[in-house]
Order: sequence, then C-alpha cells, then structure tokens
Amino acid sequence: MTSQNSGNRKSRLPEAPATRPAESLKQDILRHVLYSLGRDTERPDRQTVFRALALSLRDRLVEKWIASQRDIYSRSSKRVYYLSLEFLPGPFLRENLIALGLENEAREALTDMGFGLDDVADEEYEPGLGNGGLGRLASCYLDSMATLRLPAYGYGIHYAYGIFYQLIKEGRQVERADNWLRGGTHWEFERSHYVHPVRFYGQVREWVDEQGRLRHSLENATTVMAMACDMFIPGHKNDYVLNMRLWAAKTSREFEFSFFNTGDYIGAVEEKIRDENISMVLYPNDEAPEGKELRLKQQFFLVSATIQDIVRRFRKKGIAWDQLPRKNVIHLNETHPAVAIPELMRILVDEELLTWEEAWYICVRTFAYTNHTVLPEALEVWPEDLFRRLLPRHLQIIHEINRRFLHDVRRQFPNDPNILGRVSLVHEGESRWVRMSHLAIVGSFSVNGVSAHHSEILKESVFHDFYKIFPERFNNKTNGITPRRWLRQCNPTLAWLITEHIGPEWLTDLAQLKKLEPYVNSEGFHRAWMEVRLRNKHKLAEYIRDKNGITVMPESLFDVHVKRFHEYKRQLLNVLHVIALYNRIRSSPGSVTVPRTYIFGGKAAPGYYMAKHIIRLINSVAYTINTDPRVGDLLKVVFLQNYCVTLAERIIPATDLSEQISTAGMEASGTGNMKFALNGAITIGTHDGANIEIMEHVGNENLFLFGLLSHEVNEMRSQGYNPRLFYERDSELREVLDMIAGGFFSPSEPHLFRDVVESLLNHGDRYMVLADFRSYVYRQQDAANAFMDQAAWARMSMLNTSRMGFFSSDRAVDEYAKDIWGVSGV
Ligand code: 8GP
Repeated sequence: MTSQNSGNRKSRLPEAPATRPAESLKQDILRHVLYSLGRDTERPDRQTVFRALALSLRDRLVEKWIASQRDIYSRSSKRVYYLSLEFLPGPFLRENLIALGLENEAREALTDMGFGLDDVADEEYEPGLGNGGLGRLASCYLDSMATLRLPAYGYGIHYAYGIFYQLIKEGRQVERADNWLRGGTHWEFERSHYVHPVRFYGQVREWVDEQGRLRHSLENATTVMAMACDMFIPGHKNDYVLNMRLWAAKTSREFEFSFFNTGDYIGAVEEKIRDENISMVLYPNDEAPEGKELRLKQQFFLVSATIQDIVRRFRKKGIAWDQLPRKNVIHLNETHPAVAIPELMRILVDEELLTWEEAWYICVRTFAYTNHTVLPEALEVWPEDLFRRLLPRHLQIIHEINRRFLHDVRRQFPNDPNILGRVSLVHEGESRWVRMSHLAIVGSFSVNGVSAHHSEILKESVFHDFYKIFPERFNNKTNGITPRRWLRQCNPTLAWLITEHIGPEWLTDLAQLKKLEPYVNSEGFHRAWMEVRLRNKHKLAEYIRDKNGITVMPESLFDVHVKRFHEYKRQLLNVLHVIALYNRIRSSPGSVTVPRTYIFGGKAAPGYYMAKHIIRLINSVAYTINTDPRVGDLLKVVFLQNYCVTLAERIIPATDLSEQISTAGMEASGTGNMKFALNGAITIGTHDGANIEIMEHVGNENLFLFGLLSHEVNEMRSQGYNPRLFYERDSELREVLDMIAGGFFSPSEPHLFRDVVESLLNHGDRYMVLADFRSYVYRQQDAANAFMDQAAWARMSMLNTSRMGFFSSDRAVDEYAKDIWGVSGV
C-alpha cells in the first residue's frame, strides 16, 4: 500500500492492487479524481465523482472495444454502417453500469466514498443530439447491435449544441442553447490526430487523360476537416462494445497557415469559425426539414467523412471493388445521409476509375434506406441551384443516375408517360428540386417502413410508383425499443419484480415476458405489481411538486401525453377533452368520478407557430383548472418542461394511460407507445403506426382504440370534410371551442387562442381533430370506468407488459441483420 499523506490521516489516494471489483472501481475513481480531473481526493464534489466514475467506466469500455474490433477484423466479417444525422442516447452512466454488470459495485464504491449512486447519476447531463423518434430509435438500435454482437458502426455528427433546452415562461415555450459540452466529455475519445478532408463548392473540371478517358475533378473547393469523436456502446453483459463515431468540424490545416502569408489574422480566424460552424448546432425541426444551406453542408459533411472511413477500411483488405457490397452495408436512417449514394459513385468513378456500370452495380448493392415519415412536408427536397453551388459534381452524378433510371422506366412503362415526372429524381417545375427520397430508393437495394401499417402506406400511396418499378426492394421492419433502458434502467423495481418471477433472461430475450402471464391471476403478484406502480407515481408526484409547484394525487389516473409537439400528434384533441371534463365538473358536480392528472411534455420546433401556440393553450388551461376551487383533486393539468430522455425515464414508469392519438395514417410507427405499454401503461390510441400491432399483441380488450381508420380519413377528405358539421352537431364540443375562442383561458388577451379554433373550423382541420372528438370522449370514458376497477386495471397492465416481447429492438435489429444486411453476430 502506498500513502502519500503524512500523519495518520487516512489516505484516499490510489492503492494497488485491489482485489474486489468494488474496491478496484473505487481506486480507479480516486485515480481519475486526482490525475484526470486534477481535484483533491479528500473532498471531491458530486460532479467530480460523477466524471471520475464515467472515466473509470470508459477505461473498461475501451479495453472491450479494442478486443471487439480485433474480433471483427480477424473474422473479416461483413460490416454494417448505420448513418444518422441524429442520435439520442440519453444519459450513459446507468446504461453502461448495467451493461458492464457493475451497478452493485459502483453503489458500494460510492457509498464507501460517502455518495449515493442515484445522486451521482443525477449529475449527468444528456447529449441531446436528436429531435425525437428517429434519433432515439438509432440509439436503441446501436444498443441492440452491440447486444447481438453485430460488426456495426454508428456514424453521426458531434453537434456542439444539441436540441435546445425548453423553458416554460408564463405558459410559453422559450428556447435556450443546450451547451451539453460545458462540463467536458467524459465518455468519448477525441481523435484530434485523425481527420478527413471534406470538400464543398468549387467548379468541376472535365478533362481527358492519357488513356483517352473523360475525367472529372473539383477545383477551387473549400476544405473543412472532420475530426472523429468516438463514444462506446456496450452490449448487455457480453464484453462486446461498438463505436458511435461522431464527426466534429475543424478548420483545414492548409488554412491555418494561410494567414501567415496574407497577414490577415482576424480574417483567418473568422474563416476558421465559419468552417467549424458546420457541426455547431442540431436543426431543431422534427418532420419538417428547414432547407437551409448549412443543413445540406452538415449532411455532406457526415457522409463524406464516413465514406472515407469506410473506403479506408475496405482498401486495407486489398480486395477488388466489386467485393464492397459483400463486405459492407451502409444503412441510411431517413434520407438525410442519402447524398452518400452520389458520393460513393464519385469515388468509384472519378477516383478509382471504375466504369459507371461497375460503380452503379456496387452502389445499389451497398445501400439500404429506412423511411420514417409520410408527411409530405417532411419528404426532403433541395433546390437544385443550392446543390449545384455546394456540391457541383454530385449534382452531375445525380443527373446521370436520373437519366439512366428514367430511360429504364420509360422502357418498363411505355404506356404511362406521366410516371416519368412523378418518379424523376429532380422535380421540374417553375423551380427545380432534388428529391432525396427518390434518390434513396433508386440507389438502395432495400427500402423499409417502420410499422406494418406504415410500410403498406409506402407501397400503396407515397411510393406507389416505385413499388411498381422495384417491388422486391420494399419491406417492413416494425420499430423496437431496448428493454435495457426502457424497463431495466428506467423502472428498476418493476424489473426486479419481473426477474424475481421469471429470471433475468427477458433482458436479452424480451419474448420471455410471456412467462409472466400465469402470475396475472396471483393475488400476491397483483399487489406487488400495483405497489411498484404506485411507488413510481409517488416519485413522479414529488418531481411535479418540486418543479411545477403543483400537488397531484398519486392515486389519480395519470394520463400522459409526452412527445414532440406537432399538429398531427394531436395534443390539441387531448386538451379539448380536458376542457370538456372541466365543464362537466363545473356544470354537474358528481358526474366525473375518477380523479385524473394530465401530464404533458414535449418540444415544438422554434419556428412552428401553431405547435407553440398549443403549448401555450395547454399551460393556460392548466392554470385555469388548477386554480379553480370547484375542481379540487378531480382534475390537475401539468406541463413538464424540457422533455428529453432523462425526463421520459421518470415519467413512463408512472403512467397509467398512454396517449397515442395521431390522425390515422400519419404516425409512421411511434416508439413511445411501446415504452409505455412495456412498463404496464394502457394505451388510448388511434388505428395508426405501431398502435395496430400493439393491439394485435396485447389484445383489443387491453387497450382503448378509437377514431377513424386511415382509409376513412382519406375518404372523408376526398368527399369534402366539413369540420363545422361536427361543431354544430356536438354541443359539448361547441362549448369547448367557444370558450377557447372567446378568451375563457386568456381573459387578459381574449383573442389569444382564436387562431387555434380557426385552424379547426375555418382552415379545414387538416388533422381531423373534430371528426375524432366524439369517439375519443367515449373511449376516455371507457378508460375511466376501467380504472375504477383497480383489480381489472392491474390485470390489463400486467398483460400489456407480458405481451410486449415483440417490440424489443433486439427483434427489430435481428430482422434487419437477417433480411437486409446479411450479417450475423461475431
Ligand atoms: C419518426 C416517426 O414520426 C415516428 O412515428 C417513428 O416511430 C420514428 O420516426 C422512428 O421510426 N420520424 C421522425 O422522427 C422523423 O422523420 N424525423 C425527421 C425529420 C427529422
């Protein structure tokens, strides 16, 4: 034992060798406190302890990562590259502790040092490098790829600022910059020596080489460097670790020296800042691309750096290019990284001098594409002019892909000349646009949707022409969620109760939850189940009291609507019903018997006026109801600010009723719906996305579906939907809308919410809120009645959990691996 302290004060400096894992972890923490963080080991504060613990885990992760990489290399396995402009990993500490099997050891080590694990874990600030569903799905999938030991890599952008921090001020959403890097990055390795050049702008030079070949090269391009930042994603207790490589923009090296020549020091620094802006901020738009030059730059930045990485690894093998698809698959998470297709073509044709036919053969066998949205405004297009300026050679390549593609289509459909305009990669009208989804479909061997329902819609309507052209490319992969984070980690007591009854195998084989079904009739299990759920509700009630100053009854029905704010997700429908309940309480006390707590959370895109207005309406309604003495405990409305992964982990285990009420045909899948049901919440939802499959698995009697089906939505629209009819026919609905329009919830600004009502009554109610209102009210009544019978509710809750096995991301990723990627675990 070494002691650097004099006297008899007990030393807390590193001691070696330690034997027990908890002791060895403690020594590592202390070593990092001193040598990595430069703090006194006698009195580290909680944040320092958190960082030191994170660094100690990173040590363990990097060792396993190196071993995993060697495995992949020595087996020469086919590799999966998962490209995504967004990842939403959430806090890492608990997830890594669970995966490494070190939770108890960490608890013991910290206790020894006078800290609680929960408090230390609360010090973590999550990286918000995604907007919502798409980014969170990418992170669930990396977790499963690691657990299934797939030779996979995640590639994304190291945004300096993630999704904004949302404050609610006087009922309004206010955005604050999310400086997630402020506290340093204890989970990652910055590879500052390891950079790739990314080239934008410039002009294409055409020339003929000595062999008489027509060549293309880019001149006068602007170069920005991409630096790798690596974060590690461990599999569940399997010693396997994957890498999520995020690129950060750095100014180019030549450039740094250039100011010596010109003497323009400040100008040089300004250019440096401009270059590094590329990875500065995540665009905060969910399902509505902003179409800004910087965004297209970000996309190409990710793609160019990643393809260089892939090509570098492939070259090391020294095998022929036509083997590329046999050794690699590149998965495009939405169209955002679709410019990878012309980029790979450019490398193969312009640099490697393959013929166009050879290169195209390789490309189409290498890429696969997942679509996540059918909203027309979310299908990404770029002005052709912008493309030409930023990526001139890529635009030429896209034109050539299009020319050849349209030639084939013309031959395949000689009697349908209009199809050419519909499927062209370039929309030609007054202005010309590059259609990224068309590029992704034409350049990929697989195109999938994310729920059975959504995949059908892709084939039948959104991409129907492409389905006729390439029927074999279309397939479905219903989304899934990782049970490690979304049950084991967020709901440890329920997880423990489950494990106690059926063993721990469900953690990596979620179908095992079926084994809970026999316990559904056991009184003891019932009681324990409901006790755990009630305890979770108590904890959330405390959080609400702390954050919002509102006292809610843990025994009330916790009715939760958390997700991004978007009109199609219909938070507005929910609040209309809340107001209807409020009116019932006021007009006939005693008519509402089940006390309810409504919990809302979610961010609106900063430029999305109506979504922000709906947030404001909810907060105004909440204020009116919560301060009305006639309501008492019967109804409470809470808006929790800054919904994020960390907050989701608190809310989901405490939810009774999960709101999944999008207009049918508009939610591609949903994954929140799965998280709630897995934790024993009952769904109230529409026949949309994965709700339909959840119903098929848990049974129609164990959830509350309502509303128009997607074909009914279409029919009603095509027959001329008139929302006013619903308003006129339904007096309860009329009263609600009149109150909003008349300023009942905004007495000092009576016209404040008039636009909301206008959008429903006079602007067509695009999301069919009024058409679904009555059936929603009825289903809500059914839910309230069911909640009165607590034993029956408990049964439904247990059956939901036990039948959610299908919705594991392990199942989903396994399907991707077998059906699309052609890879297996190492
Ligand atoms: C979302 C879908 O809306 C959701 O239904 C689905 O569960 C999730 O993707 C994962 O598949 N789509 C998006 O988040 C999306 O398209 N976002 C892009 C525009 C950023």
